[in-house]
Amino acid sequence: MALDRNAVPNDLNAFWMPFTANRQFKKAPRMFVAAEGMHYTTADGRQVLDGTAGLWCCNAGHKRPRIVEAIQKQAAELDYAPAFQMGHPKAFELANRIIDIAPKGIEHVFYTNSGSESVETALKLAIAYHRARGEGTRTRLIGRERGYHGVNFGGISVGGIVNNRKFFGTMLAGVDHLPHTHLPENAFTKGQPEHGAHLADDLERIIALHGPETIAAVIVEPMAGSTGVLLPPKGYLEKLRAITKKHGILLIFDEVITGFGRLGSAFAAQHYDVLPDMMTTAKGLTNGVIPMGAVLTTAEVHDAFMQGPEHMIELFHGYTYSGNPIAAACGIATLETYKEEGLFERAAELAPYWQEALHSLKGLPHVIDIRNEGLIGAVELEPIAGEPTKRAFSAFLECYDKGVLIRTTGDIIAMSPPLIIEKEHIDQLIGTLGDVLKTLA
Ligand code: PXG
Repeated sequence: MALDRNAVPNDLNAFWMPFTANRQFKKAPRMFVAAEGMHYTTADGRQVLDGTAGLWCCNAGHKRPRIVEAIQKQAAELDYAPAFQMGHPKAFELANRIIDIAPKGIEHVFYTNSGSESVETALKLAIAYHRARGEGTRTRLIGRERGYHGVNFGGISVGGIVNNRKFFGTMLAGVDHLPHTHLPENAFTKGQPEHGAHLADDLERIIALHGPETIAAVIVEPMAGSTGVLLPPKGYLEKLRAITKKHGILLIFDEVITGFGRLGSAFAAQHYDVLPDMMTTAKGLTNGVIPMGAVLTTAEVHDAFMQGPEHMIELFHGYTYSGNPIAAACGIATLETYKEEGLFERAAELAPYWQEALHSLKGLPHVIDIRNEGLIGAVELEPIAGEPTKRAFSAFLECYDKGVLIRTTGDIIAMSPPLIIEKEHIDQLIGTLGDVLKTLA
């Protein structure tokens, strides 16, 4: 049956779509009009299995009753409260609930509205923290090649994805990058790779180059998602922690993807048992339903600001929508849903099945690597010579037509399904991808 993707009444011209091939899309639109549980409904009435939890954010799946109800109720009760110099109870309640599931040692929550804003906030906090303690020379920031920390200027400066950086000028000064952790000898490793802990030693080289007293923070994704699922080699994060600690440098984990159960623990910091000074979050905090992010910090970071006259604002930073009531209500309902349904534990339980299913694709045409951890996975394809990204994008389109949603980044296919996924769905997702790979040019 021919698909009628134009079965929507609108002109598509006005909306300039983000991170999208606009002209390709508008010729053959892919529109979702409804969602429930593990599935989207398309404008042409088909069910599409959500293999990506939206954009790695709908960890509890779609149209969850508790979340829907909480948002409806909150909108009718208190729609907005000023975020500065005023409060409302749910923002405090949510902060406490986040701290309840956060690693021991993380004690404070600063709200934002997205992962990108969480990153900007954490970077600013790092610099201001050192200044508040009388170490104002610590202003340099260190990120990592292939890192993704959102799209604002701080985030693209410490980020390491060339297309997200090269169009946008000089960015922040005083930024260095660690090498990425993608090593060919780790190909087809299940879970954390054996090789590569030594890559963290490069931090010592960067520190020696500039002097530790100039460096504020190191920011990394504990598991790099956007670049195509790169796991931290065994011992790598521990080394980063030891080196940063030794030199008085803050360590920031960007947990925008890994937060809220993706790896089978609430946070990657727990999964890998490494405690950073700050964690950036968003996405799964509200199940992707209402925009909200949060930076989580230790007491040490927070307390450094709590000085001077009590009537004075301690931190000149925040957003109109920080801790927005509807977002806060959504966050509380989301965390309740995760807890009630044991979704983080479920992710850990399903991880071995997910791993074997993914690795069953080894040997199919074009497959040059497969990586996985928790309920996240990537299948890397050999690019078509001279036409990078085309092969994976074709796989994405084919899968969509066959009723499953995957993501691609370059020639890497990434999947991160809602944590409510059933084994049958895993079979369908991986089975469909396998069928598509067999026929792909
Ligand atoms: N940090 C990390 C680690 C992320 O993955 C952000 C920050 C920025 O979050 P916001 O909310 O500003 O988008 C992200 C976002 C993909 C994909 O498919 C990944 C993200 C967003 C959209 C798509 O790779 N990551």
